[in-house]
Amino acid sequence: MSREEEIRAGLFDNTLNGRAPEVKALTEEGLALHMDPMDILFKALIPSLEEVGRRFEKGDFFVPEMLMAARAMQGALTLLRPLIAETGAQPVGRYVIGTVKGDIHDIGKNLVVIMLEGAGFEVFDLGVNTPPEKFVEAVIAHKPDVLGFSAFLTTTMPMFKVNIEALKKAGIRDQVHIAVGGAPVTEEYAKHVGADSYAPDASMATRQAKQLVGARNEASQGAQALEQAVKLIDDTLKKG
Ligand code: B12
Repeated sequence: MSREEEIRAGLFDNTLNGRAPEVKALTEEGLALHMDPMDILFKALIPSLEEVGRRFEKGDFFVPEMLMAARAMQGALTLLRPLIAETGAQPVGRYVIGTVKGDIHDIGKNLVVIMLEGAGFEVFDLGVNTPPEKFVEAVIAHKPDVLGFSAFLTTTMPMFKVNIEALKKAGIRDQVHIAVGGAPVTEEYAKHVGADSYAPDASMATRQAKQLVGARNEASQGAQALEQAVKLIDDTLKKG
């Protein structure tokens, strides 16, 4: 086994067992060996957290174990975050995101934030347990291209609809693209509540946001070109 494979295996085991100092040390060592931060994330840390979920479901793990695993993972994320986000690109668009009211899960949301920042988005992260009125205020204040709702519990997913109703009431629903996600969310559920898109993971969420903003920019460039052409024709006609 190469040292890189040992590090991946060590990250998996130590995250699973909630050993934060070991996870931090192995992440540092992996980075010093020039391991790809995305590799550390997707081939060691996330699979470990998925295993935590499976054990919780079976009744082998309880909330304290879940919490310790999450803390261990977050220590690693603190180290990985700047590296993943350091592309230095110009802001390509704005994204407001938050975990819905009643829900305090944020690892999945934080990963979406990291990937969006890495792709050059200006992200306004409203955190966890976000009430509908905070989303409304943020849309008015930041005028984002996309508004993202995260929910990780079947009992908090209905907040998507509550949030959308709050935006409708404020008369701003049509000003923003609404994306939803989170472990229990599905494409069908997203359609059912009237969201515009759903993504199962952070990279798909980022790809979709880039496509949306890209299409808008092209449309506005097209509109600008048309406007210039019309102006040119007008000027020519005026001159006779
Ligand atoms: C860690 C964890 C916790 C930690 C959270 C720590 C934290 N800071 O987030 C703690 C211990 C606090 C916790 C608490 C609870 N938890 Co919990 N938790 C988990 C666990 C193990 C991992 C979640 C996670 O981080 N996954 C890893 C991330 C990377 O994956 P992800 O969430 O799918 O995120 C990706 C996508 O969803 C997507 N995405 C996410 N957000 C968005 C947003 C947009 C806009 C888009 C487009 C995409 C997108 O991109 C992400 C990155 O790729 C899951 C099990 C699991 N397999 O999911 C249970 C789980 C979510 N928890 C569960 C439960 C029941 C609870 C508690 C109710 C337990 C209790 N009895 O107290 C409480 C609820 C507290 C509350 N009010 O919120 C259940 C939910 C069951 C259900 N169907 O409702 C799960 C599924 C465990 C299980 N198998 O039963 N939990």
